[in-house]
Amino acid sequence: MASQAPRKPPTVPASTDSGDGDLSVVLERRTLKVRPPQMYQVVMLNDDYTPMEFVVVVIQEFFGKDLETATQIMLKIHLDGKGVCGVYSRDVAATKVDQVLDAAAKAGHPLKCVSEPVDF
Ligand code: TYC
Repeated sequence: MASQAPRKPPTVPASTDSGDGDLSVVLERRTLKVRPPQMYQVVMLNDDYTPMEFVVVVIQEFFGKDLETATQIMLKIHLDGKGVCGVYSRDVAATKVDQVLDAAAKAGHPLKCVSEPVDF
């Protein structure tokens, strides 16, 4: 899992004493930086034993793909060793991984998948 860079602690406003008795405080203007949430891709891995048909059904069922798209993804995994089934927030991606591993284990297949942060 990717860790985020630690935030800098807030700085104390600079005080200036011009010597004339007026003590002024300079407030630093900061732009608020917001970032989109880190997204995670669910990557499915090839193996020599899980039937292609099972993989296609899993991709349709858990990743909402139609038969043709699921077949293309399965073939990509089969040929390249791995392939992305979908991109989600961290918790949803983790749930998809659990669902796939659970379905595979129940069916007695060694199918594996992992979630990994997407860099953008
Ligand atoms: N390589 C498997 C076979 O030939 C099919 C397969 C495809 C398995 C994708 C896993 O993630 C996978 N039966």
